[in-house]
Amino acid sequence: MVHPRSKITTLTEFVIQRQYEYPHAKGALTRLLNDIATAAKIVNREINAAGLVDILGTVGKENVQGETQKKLDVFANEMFITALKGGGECCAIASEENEKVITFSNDFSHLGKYVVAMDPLDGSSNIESNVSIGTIFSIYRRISEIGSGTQEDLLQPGLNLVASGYVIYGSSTMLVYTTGKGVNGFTLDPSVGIFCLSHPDMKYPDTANIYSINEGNYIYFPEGVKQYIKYCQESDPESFRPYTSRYIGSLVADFHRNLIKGGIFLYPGTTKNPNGKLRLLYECSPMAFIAEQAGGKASTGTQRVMAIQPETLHQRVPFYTGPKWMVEKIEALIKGSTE
Ligand code: AHM
Ligand code: MG
Repeated sequence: MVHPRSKITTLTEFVIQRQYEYPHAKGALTRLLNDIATAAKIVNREINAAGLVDILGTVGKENVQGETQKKLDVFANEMFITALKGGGECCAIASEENEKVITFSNDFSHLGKYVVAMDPLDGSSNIESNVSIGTIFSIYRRISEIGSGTQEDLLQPGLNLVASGYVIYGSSTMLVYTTGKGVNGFTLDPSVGIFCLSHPDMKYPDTANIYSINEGNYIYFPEGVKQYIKYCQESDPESFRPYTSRYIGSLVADFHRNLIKGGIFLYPGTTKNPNGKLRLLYECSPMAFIAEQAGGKASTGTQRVMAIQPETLHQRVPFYTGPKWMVEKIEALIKGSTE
């Protein structure tokens, strides 16, 4: 008899199977993705205990083991850095939590072929209210030849991405990633601590009808965005309008819901912050790669996000992502309103 569990494909199995499609691959990317998955599981464990941590001792106080409690985003940052440094496949990291590039010069990391840009815990202001948060990661091939990685290795456009993905710590924990051959999602089975393929070949549904934007900033939005919001609220059953409005305020969670249910995410530039809030290198580019691989699009309103050459590590860009036709509509309205 075939045990039902024998049909499960684990993340590790899946990545190894894919590796055979690259005849020269030596397993470095497989190991790197495993390092990320391992760190994610540990971060997941801490997030699940967040309420308990508050009871046992908050930030700055000692917990029962006498250790000082760290804020979860600092903890997540340290966990991913430690895993990537120990894994030896990554020679440098750019993180939302660190102003400068973190370079590794230990015996094996300086031989690592890859660099990683990450937001270790995105949407962390949502932790205390038990709302879904996430980790975002991007993997690039290094440009420098050898030695510890450099800032130049990280300042690459999304078009150079080898892989990108996110982990959503939600009602279940999922890891979703792409290497440019579609998007696949893996759900963590907490009983055994293994990510299992649960969402193969993810694509935006044709019936998309959600828009996600922080409408509280309405008065600061550009004219084209104001017009788009009005468009979303108009009645036209053929295009599933009026759309429904959903906004969590946690990019990974908003993006993930929109990918599954069908919707557009918008974080525009405003009169106060013309480049918006979200960071190109470790928030927008990795999500753009996933969106495109899922049959969608990601734009600044005037430019393809994947094509932007980053100038600085923490550069921000306006961000519109979702099914192609939805993003094309906002692009058209932005164009029309500036002509
Ligand atoms: P963070 O990196 O400081 O957590 O901020 C990024 C988060 C995103 O997850 C989310 O899309 C956005 O900030 C929400 O911003 P706002 O509260 O302005 O709507
Ligand atoms: Mg963030």
